[in-house]
Amino acid sequence: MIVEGAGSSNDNTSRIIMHVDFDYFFAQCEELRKPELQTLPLVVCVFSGRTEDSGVVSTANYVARKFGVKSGMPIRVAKSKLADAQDAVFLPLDTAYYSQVSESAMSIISWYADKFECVGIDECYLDVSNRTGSFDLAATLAREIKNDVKRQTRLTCSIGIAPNKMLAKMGSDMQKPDGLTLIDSANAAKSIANMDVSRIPGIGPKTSERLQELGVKTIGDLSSFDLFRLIEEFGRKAAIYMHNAARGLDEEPVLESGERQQIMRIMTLKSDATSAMEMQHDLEELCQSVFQMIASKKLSFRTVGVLLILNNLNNVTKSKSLKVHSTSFKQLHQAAKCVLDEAMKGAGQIKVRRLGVRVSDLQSSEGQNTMFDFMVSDL
Ligand code: DGT
Ligand code: CA
Repeated sequence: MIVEGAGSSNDNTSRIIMHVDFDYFFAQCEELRKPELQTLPLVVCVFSGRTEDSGVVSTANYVARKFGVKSGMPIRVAKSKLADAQDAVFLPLDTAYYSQVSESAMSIISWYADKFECVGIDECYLDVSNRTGSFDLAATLAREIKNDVKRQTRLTCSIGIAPNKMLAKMGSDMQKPDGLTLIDSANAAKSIANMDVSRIPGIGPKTSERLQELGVKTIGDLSSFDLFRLIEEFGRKAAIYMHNAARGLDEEPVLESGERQQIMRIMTLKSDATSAMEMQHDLEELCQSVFQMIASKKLSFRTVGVLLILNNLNNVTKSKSLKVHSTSFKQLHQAAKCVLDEAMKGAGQIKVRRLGVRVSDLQSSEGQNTMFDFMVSDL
Protein backbone atom coordinates (compact mmCIF):
# COMPACT_ATOMS: atom_id res chain seq x y z
CA MET A 1 0.00 0.00 0.00
CA ILE A 2 1.18 3.52 -0.70
CA VAL A 3 1.29 5.13 2.70
CA GLU A 4 0.15 8.51 3.86
CA GLY A 5 2.71 11.18 3.14
CA ALA A 6 4.55 9.19 0.46
CA GLY A 7 5.28 10.82 -2.88
CA SER A 8 6.03 14.44 -3.53
CA SER A 9 3.72 17.07 -2.18
CA ASN A 10 1.40 18.88 -4.53
CA ASP A 11 0.39 22.50 -4.77
CA ASN A 12 -3.27 23.46 -5.04
CA THR A 13 -3.17 23.88 -8.78
CA SER A 14 -2.28 20.28 -9.65
CA ARG A 15 -4.52 17.99 -7.72
CA ILE A 16 -5.09 14.26 -8.15
CA ILE A 17 -8.71 13.35 -7.46
CA MET A 18 -10.46 9.98 -7.64
CA HIS A 19 -14.15 9.32 -8.00
CA VAL A 20 -15.23 5.85 -6.96
CA ASP A 21 -18.66 4.61 -8.06
CA PHE A 22 -19.98 1.15 -7.25
CA ASP A 23 -21.35 -0.75 -10.23
CA TYR A 24 -25.12 -1.46 -10.39
CA PHE A 25 -25.00 -0.91 -6.66
CA PHE A 26 -28.33 -2.08 -5.21
CA ALA A 27 -28.45 -5.05 -7.58
CA GLN A 28 -24.83 -5.92 -6.83
CA CYS A 29 -25.65 -5.89 -3.10
CA GLU A 30 -28.45 -8.38 -3.77
CA GLU A 31 -25.99 -10.59 -5.71
CA LEU A 32 -23.60 -10.53 -2.74
CA ARG A 33 -26.08 -12.29 -0.49
CA LYS A 34 -27.43 -14.52 -3.27
CA PRO A 35 -24.58 -15.26 -5.71
CA GLU A 36 -26.89 -17.45 -7.82
CA LEU A 37 -28.53 -14.19 -9.01
CA GLN A 38 -25.34 -13.12 -10.82
CA THR A 39 -26.21 -14.89 -14.03
CA LEU A 40 -29.90 -13.96 -14.04
CA PRO A 41 -31.54 -10.70 -15.10
CA LEU A 42 -32.02 -8.94 -11.75
CA VAL A 43 -34.14 -5.85 -11.23
CA VAL A 44 -34.36 -3.97 -7.94
CA CYS A 45 -37.70 -2.19 -7.74
CA VAL A 46 -39.42 0.56 -5.80
CA PHE A 47 -42.86 -1.01 -5.54
CA SER A 48 -45.50 1.65 -4.92
CA GLY A 49 -47.92 -1.02 -3.66
CA ARG A 50 -50.91 0.21 -5.68
CA THR A 51 -50.92 -2.81 -7.99
CA GLU A 52 -48.52 -5.73 -8.23
CA ASP A 53 -46.49 -4.03 -10.97
CA SER A 54 -46.82 -0.37 -10.07
CA GLY A 55 -43.63 1.47 -9.26
CA VAL A 56 -40.24 2.05 -10.91
CA VAL A 57 -36.94 0.29 -11.44
CA SER A 58 -34.32 1.49 -8.98
CA THR A 59 -31.51 -0.34 -10.76
CA ALA A 60 -30.75 -3.54 -12.64
CA ASN A 61 -27.72 -5.78 -13.04
CA TYR A 62 -25.88 -5.80 -16.36
CA VAL A 63 -27.63 -9.00 -17.48
CA ALA A 64 -30.99 -7.18 -17.25
CA ARG A 65 -29.52 -4.00 -18.79
CA LYS A 66 -28.74 -6.00 -21.95
CA PHE A 67 -32.52 -6.32 -22.37
CA GLY A 68 -32.90 -2.54 -22.15
CA VAL A 69 -33.91 -2.30 -18.48
CA LYS A 70 -32.88 1.04 -16.91
CA SER A 71 -33.15 2.99 -13.64
CA GLY A 72 -36.35 5.03 -13.41
CA MET A 73 -38.26 2.82 -15.88
CA PRO A 74 -41.79 1.67 -14.85
CA ILE A 75 -41.68 -1.91 -13.52
CA ARG A 76 -44.38 -2.83 -16.04
CA VAL A 77 -42.09 -1.77 -18.92
CA ALA A 78 -39.11 -3.65 -17.42
CA LYS A 79 -41.28 -6.78 -17.18
CA SER A 80 -42.27 -6.52 -20.81
CA LYS A 81 -38.62 -6.09 -21.84
CA LEU A 82 -37.74 -9.21 -19.90
CA ALA A 83 -40.77 -11.18 -21.11
CA ASP A 84 -38.56 -13.52 -23.16
CA ALA A 85 -35.80 -13.78 -20.56
CA GLN A 86 -35.71 -16.87 -18.45
CA ASP A 87 -35.71 -16.57 -14.67
CA ALA A 88 -35.77 -12.77 -14.43
CA VAL A 89 -35.84 -11.75 -10.77
CA PHE A 90 -37.62 -8.65 -9.39
CA LEU A 91 -36.75 -7.70 -5.83
CA PRO A 92 -37.92 -4.88 -3.54
CA LEU A 93 -35.43 -2.33 -2.17
CA ASP A 94 -33.64 -3.15 1.07
CA THR A 95 -32.05 0.21 1.80
CA ALA A 96 -30.93 -0.66 5.33
CA TYR A 97 -28.88 -3.56 3.97
CA TYR A 98 -27.40 -1.47 1.11
CA SER A 99 -26.38 1.21 3.63
CA GLN A 100 -24.58 -1.40 5.69
CA VAL A 101 -22.69 -2.69 2.63
CA SER A 102 -21.91 0.90 1.64
CA GLU A 103 -20.57 1.76 5.08
CA SER A 104 -18.19 -1.22 5.07
CA ALA A 105 -16.89 -0.39 1.59
CA MET A 106 -16.58 3.35 2.29
CA SER A 107 -14.63 2.72 5.45
CA ILE A 108 -12.14 0.60 3.49
CA ILE A 109 -11.78 3.21 0.73
CA SER A 110 -11.49 6.19 3.07
CA TRP A 111 -8.32 4.71 4.42
CA TYR A 112 -6.59 5.38 1.08
CA ALA A 113 -7.33 9.12 0.92
CA ASP A 114 -5.66 12.33 2.07
CA LYS A 115 -9.19 13.73 2.05
CA PHE A 116 -12.34 11.64 1.69
CA GLU A 117 -15.83 12.82 0.76
CA CYS A 118 -18.76 10.46 0.59
CA VAL A 119 -21.42 11.92 -1.70
CA GLY A 120 -24.08 9.25 -1.72
CA ILE A 121 -24.68 5.63 -0.88
CA ASP A 122 -22.52 4.42 -3.77
CA GLU A 123 -20.05 7.15 -4.64
CA CYS A 124 -17.20 9.06 -3.08
CA TYR A 125 -14.30 11.35 -3.91
CA LEU A 126 -10.73 10.98 -2.72
CA ASP A 127 -8.05 13.64 -2.85
CA VAL A 128 -4.86 11.60 -3.19
CA SER A 129 -2.55 14.43 -4.30
CA ASN A 130 -0.12 14.23 -1.40
CA ARG A 131 0.17 10.51 -1.01
CA THR A 132 0.61 9.74 -4.71
CA GLY A 133 2.16 12.84 -6.29
CA SER A 134 1.75 11.46 -9.82
CA PHE A 135 -1.00 10.02 -12.00
CA ASP A 136 1.00 6.78 -12.41
CA LEU A 137 1.09 6.18 -8.67
CA ALA A 138 -2.55 7.21 -8.41
CA ALA A 139 -3.45 4.53 -10.98
CA THR A 140 -1.53 1.94 -8.93
CA LEU A 141 -3.37 3.09 -5.81
CA ALA A 142 -6.72 2.88 -7.62
CA ARG A 143 -6.01 -0.74 -8.62
CA GLU A 144 -5.14 -1.46 -5.02
CA ILE A 145 -8.42 0.11 -3.83
CA LYS A 146 -10.39 -1.94 -6.35
CA ASN A 147 -8.64 -5.14 -5.25
CA ASP A 148 -9.01 -4.40 -1.56
CA VAL A 149 -12.71 -3.55 -1.87
CA LYS A 150 -13.28 -6.69 -3.93
CA ARG A 151 -11.32 -8.89 -1.53
CA GLN A 152 -13.05 -7.55 1.56
CA THR A 153 -16.59 -6.95 0.32
CA ARG A 154 -16.68 -8.71 -3.09
CA LEU A 155 -18.04 -5.49 -4.62
CA THR A 156 -16.78 -4.14 -7.93
CA CYS A 157 -16.48 -0.42 -8.52
CA SER A 158 -15.36 1.92 -11.27
CA ILE A 159 -12.80 4.63 -10.64
CA GLY A 160 -12.02 7.85 -12.47
CA ILE A 161 -8.75 9.69 -11.81
CA ALA A 162 -8.39 13.31 -12.88
CA PRO A 163 -7.15 16.75 -11.81
CA ASN A 164 -10.61 17.67 -10.47
CA LYS A 165 -13.87 16.22 -9.16
CA MET A 166 -15.91 16.85 -12.27
CA LEU A 167 -13.53 15.04 -14.62
CA ALA A 168 -12.99 12.24 -12.09
CA LYS A 169 -16.76 11.66 -11.98
CA MET A 170 -17.00 11.63 -15.75
CA GLY A 171 -14.05 9.23 -15.84
CA SER A 172 -15.60 6.72 -13.45
CA ASP A 173 -18.56 6.47 -15.80
CA MET A 174 -16.52 5.87 -18.97
CA GLN A 175 -15.61 2.20 -18.60
CA LYS A 176 -18.27 0.64 -16.42
CA PRO A 177 -18.41 -1.94 -14.90
CA ASP A 178 -15.15 -2.57 -13.02
CA GLY A 179 -13.42 0.25 -14.91
CA LEU A 180 -10.43 2.47 -14.28
CA THR A 181 -10.09 5.65 -16.34
CA LEU A 182 -7.40 8.27 -16.17
CA ILE A 183 -8.00 11.76 -17.52
CA ASP A 184 -5.02 14.07 -17.11
CA SER A 185 -4.94 17.80 -17.85
CA ALA A 186 -3.30 17.24 -21.24
CA ASN A 187 -6.04 14.96 -22.60
CA ALA A 188 -9.00 16.37 -20.62
CA ALA A 189 -10.64 18.60 -23.23
CA LYS A 190 -10.16 15.98 -25.96
CA SER A 191 -11.52 13.11 -23.84
CA ILE A 192 -14.81 14.87 -23.17
CA ALA A 193 -15.31 16.94 -26.36
CA ASN A 194 -17.55 14.41 -28.11
CA MET A 195 -19.72 13.63 -25.12
CA ASP A 196 -23.26 14.89 -24.76
CA VAL A 197 -23.53 18.03 -22.57
CA SER A 198 -25.80 16.11 -20.18
CA ARG A 199 -22.72 14.17 -19.05
CA ILE A 200 -21.50 17.28 -17.21
CA PRO A 201 -22.57 16.88 -13.57
CA GLY A 202 -25.29 19.43 -12.83
CA ILE A 203 -26.57 19.74 -16.41
CA GLY A 204 -30.02 18.18 -16.14
CA PRO A 205 -32.62 17.42 -18.84
CA LYS A 206 -34.06 20.98 -18.87
CA THR A 207 -30.71 22.73 -19.31
CA SER A 208 -29.52 20.24 -21.89
CA GLU A 209 -32.77 20.68 -23.85
CA ARG A 210 -32.31 24.47 -23.89
CA LEU A 211 -28.66 24.03 -24.94
CA GLN A 212 -29.79 21.78 -27.81
CA GLU A 213 -32.14 24.56 -28.96
CA LEU A 214 -29.12 26.87 -28.99
CA GLY A 215 -27.28 24.38 -31.20
CA VAL A 216 -25.09 23.05 -28.38
CA LYS A 217 -25.10 19.26 -28.30
CA THR A 218 -21.65 18.15 -27.29
CA ILE A 219 -19.26 19.35 -24.60
CA GLY A 220 -16.99 20.51 -27.43
CA ASP A 221 -19.85 22.69 -28.77
CA LEU A 222 -20.33 24.13 -25.29
CA SER A 223 -16.64 24.96 -24.87
CA SER A 224 -16.69 27.14 -27.98
CA PHE A 225 -20.09 28.73 -27.30
CA ASP A 226 -20.10 32.44 -26.48
CA LEU A 227 -19.88 32.97 -22.69
CA PHE A 228 -21.94 36.19 -22.75
CA ARG A 229 -24.75 34.41 -24.56
CA LEU A 230 -24.60 31.65 -21.95
CA ILE A 231 -24.83 34.25 -19.15
CA GLU A 232 -27.91 35.79 -20.79
CA GLU A 233 -29.56 32.38 -20.92
CA PHE A 234 -28.63 30.78 -17.61
CA GLY A 235 -27.33 33.54 -15.32
CA ARG A 236 -23.75 34.31 -14.43
CA LYS A 237 -23.02 31.54 -11.93
CA ALA A 238 -24.40 28.63 -13.96
CA ALA A 239 -22.93 29.98 -17.19
CA ILE A 240 -19.41 30.31 -15.78
CA TYR A 241 -19.68 26.80 -14.30
CA MET A 242 -20.75 25.34 -17.67
CA HIS A 243 -18.15 27.31 -19.60
CA ASN A 244 -15.33 26.09 -17.33
CA ALA A 245 -16.69 22.54 -17.08
CA ALA A 246 -16.72 22.21 -20.86
CA ARG A 247 -13.02 23.09 -20.81
CA GLY A 248 -12.39 20.43 -18.17
CA LEU A 249 -11.94 22.99 -15.37
CA ASP A 250 -13.40 22.66 -11.88
CA GLU A 251 -11.97 23.86 -8.58
CA GLU A 252 -14.42 22.23 -6.15
CA PRO A 253 -12.40 20.86 -3.22
CA VAL A 254 -12.88 17.38 -1.79
CA LEU A 255 -14.79 18.21 1.38
CA GLU A 256 -14.31 15.98 4.35
CA SER A 257 -17.29 16.21 6.68
CA GLY A 258 -16.83 15.86 10.43
CA GLU A 259 -18.92 12.74 10.77
CA ARG A 260 -17.15 11.04 7.91
CA GLN A 261 -13.67 11.75 9.15
CA GLN A 262 -12.33 8.60 10.62
CA ILE A 263 -9.22 6.79 11.63
CA MET A 264 -9.11 3.07 11.22
CA ARG A 265 -6.66 0.23 11.69
CA ILE A 266 -7.17 -3.29 10.37
CA MET A 267 -5.06 -6.41 11.03
CA THR A 268 -5.10 -9.99 9.87
CA LEU A 269 -5.32 -12.24 12.94
CA LYS A 270 -2.50 -14.75 13.45
CA SER A 271 -5.14 -17.45 13.55
CA ASP A 272 -8.85 -17.25 12.78
CA ALA A 273 -10.90 -16.45 15.88
CA THR A 274 -14.26 -17.76 17.05
CA SER A 275 -14.74 -15.60 20.15
CA ALA A 276 -14.20 -12.02 21.30
CA MET A 277 -11.99 -13.37 24.08
CA GLU A 278 -9.47 -14.74 21.57
CA MET A 279 -9.15 -11.26 20.03
CA GLN A 280 -8.75 -9.21 23.22
CA HIS A 281 -5.02 -8.76 22.80
CA ASP A 282 -5.29 -7.78 19.11
CA LEU A 283 -8.18 -5.44 19.91
CA GLU A 284 -6.09 -3.62 22.51
CA GLU A 285 -3.20 -3.31 20.06
CA LEU A 286 -5.50 -1.84 17.39
CA CYS A 287 -7.01 0.58 19.91
CA GLN A 288 -3.52 1.69 20.89
CA SER A 289 -2.56 2.28 17.30
CA VAL A 290 -5.76 4.25 16.59
CA PHE A 291 -5.31 6.19 19.82
CA GLN A 292 -1.73 7.17 18.95
CA MET A 293 -2.99 8.60 15.68
CA ILE A 294 -5.81 10.64 17.30
CA ALA A 295 -3.51 11.87 20.05
CA SER A 296 -0.85 12.95 17.54
CA LYS A 297 -3.48 14.82 15.53
CA LYS A 298 -4.95 16.33 18.73
CA LEU A 299 -8.42 14.98 17.95
CA SER A 300 -11.29 13.77 20.09
CA PHE A 301 -13.69 11.06 18.93
CA ARG A 302 -17.31 10.26 19.54
CA THR A 303 -18.01 7.06 17.63
CA VAL A 304 -16.13 3.79 17.99
CA GLY A 305 -16.59 1.04 15.43
CA VAL A 306 -15.39 -2.51 14.95
CA LEU A 307 -15.08 -4.29 11.62
CA LEU A 308 -14.92 -8.07 11.34
CA ILE A 309 -13.91 -9.68 8.07
CA LEU A 310 -15.05 -13.25 8.24
CA ASN A 311 -13.63 -16.40 6.73
CA ASN A 312 -16.34 -16.38 4.06
CA LEU A 313 -15.25 -12.76 3.28
CA ASN A 314 -18.47 -11.28 4.64
CA ASN A 315 -18.05 -8.15 6.73
CA VAL A 316 -19.71 -7.31 10.01
CA THR A 317 -19.52 -3.70 11.20
CA LYS A 318 -20.89 -2.35 14.44
CA SER A 319 -20.42 1.00 16.09
CA LYS A 320 -21.38 2.91 19.20
CA SER A 321 -21.54 6.64 19.82
CA LEU A 322 -20.54 8.11 23.18
CA LYS A 323 -22.65 10.84 24.78
CA VAL A 324 -19.83 13.36 24.38
CA HIS A 325 -16.53 13.56 22.52
CA SER A 326 -13.65 11.87 24.28
CA THR A 327 -9.87 11.86 24.28
CA SER A 328 -9.55 8.89 26.61
CA PHE A 329 -7.83 5.64 25.68
CA LYS A 330 -9.77 3.82 28.40
CA GLN A 331 -13.09 4.93 26.92
CA LEU A 332 -11.98 3.97 23.44
CA HIS A 333 -10.89 0.52 24.57
CA GLN A 334 -14.00 -0.11 26.66
CA ALA A 335 -16.32 0.98 23.85
CA ALA A 336 -14.39 -1.20 21.37
CA LYS A 337 -14.79 -4.24 23.67
CA CYS A 338 -18.58 -3.69 23.88
CA VAL A 339 -18.86 -3.19 20.13
CA LEU A 340 -16.77 -6.30 19.45
CA ASP A 341 -19.17 -8.37 21.59
CA GLU A 342 -22.07 -6.98 19.57
CA ALA A 343 -20.30 -7.60 16.25
CA MET A 344 -19.53 -11.21 17.20
CA LYS A 345 -23.29 -11.86 17.44
CA GLY A 346 -23.48 -10.94 13.75
CA ALA A 347 -20.65 -13.32 12.85
CA GLY A 348 -22.64 -16.39 13.93
CA GLN A 349 -20.56 -19.54 13.63
CA ILE A 350 -18.21 -18.10 10.97
CA LYS A 351 -14.61 -17.57 12.06
CA VAL A 352 -13.05 -14.08 12.03
CA ARG A 353 -10.06 -13.57 9.75
CA ARG A 354 -9.40 -9.81 10.06
CA LEU A 355 -10.25 -7.30 12.75
CA GLY A 356 -10.51 -3.51 12.47
CA VAL A 357 -11.07 -0.66 14.91
CA ARG A 358 -12.27 2.73 13.80
CA VAL A 359 -13.00 6.05 15.46
CA SER A 360 -15.13 8.63 13.71
CA ASP A 361 -17.09 11.80 14.34
CA LEU A 362 -13.78 13.46 15.11
CA GLN A 363 -13.10 17.00 16.18
CA SER A 364 -10.12 18.98 17.30
CA SER A 365 -9.45 18.46 20.99
CA GLU A 366 -7.31 21.59 21.24
CA GLY A 367 -8.89 24.13 23.51
CA GLN A 368 -10.56 21.45 25.62
CA ASN A 369 -9.51 21.98 29.19
CA THR A 370 -7.49 19.38 31.01
CA MET A 371 -10.21 18.89 33.59
CA PHE A 372 -12.45 17.43 30.88
CA ASP A 373 -9.65 15.13 29.73
CA PHE A 374 -9.07 14.08 33.30
CA MET A 375 -12.74 13.40 33.91
CA VAL A 376 -13.33 11.28 30.82
CA SER A 377 -10.14 9.27 31.27
CA ASP A 378 -11.33 8.31 34.71
CA LEU A 379 -14.72 7.03 33.63
P1 DGT B 1 -23.91 2.01 -12.46
O1 DGT B 1 -23.21 2.92 -11.52
O2 DGT B 1 -24.26 2.66 -13.76
O3 DGT B 1 -23.22 0.69 -12.67
O4 DGT B 1 -25.31 1.62 -11.82
P2 DGT B 1 -25.96 2.03 -10.43
O5 DGT B 1 -27.17 1.17 -10.24
O6 DGT B 1 -24.96 1.96 -9.31
O7 DGT B 1 -26.44 3.50 -10.73
P3 DGT B 1 -26.12 4.88 -10.01
O8 DGT B 1 -24.70 4.94 -9.59
O9 DGT B 1 -26.64 5.94 -10.92
O10 DGT B 1 -27.08 4.87 -8.73
C1 DGT B 1 -26.76 4.25 -7.49
C2 DGT B 1 -28.00 3.61 -6.89
O11 DGT B 1 -29.04 4.59 -6.79
C3 DGT B 1 -28.59 2.50 -7.74
O12 DGT B 1 -28.01 1.22 -7.48
C4 DGT B 1 -30.05 2.57 -7.44
C5 DGT B 1 -30.33 4.02 -7.13
N1 DGT B 1 -30.92 4.72 -8.31
C6 DGT B 1 -30.25 5.22 -9.38
N2 DGT B 1 -31.07 5.78 -10.27
C7 DGT B 1 -32.33 5.64 -9.76
C8 DGT B 1 -33.66 6.02 -10.22
O13 DGT B 1 -33.83 6.60 -11.30
N3 DGT B 1 -34.69 5.70 -9.40
C9 DGT B 1 -34.51 5.06 -8.20
N4 DGT B 1 -35.57 4.79 -7.45
N5 DGT B 1 -33.30 4.68 -7.73
C10 DGT B 1 -32.23 4.96 -8.50
CA1 CA C 1 -23.16 3.33 -9.24
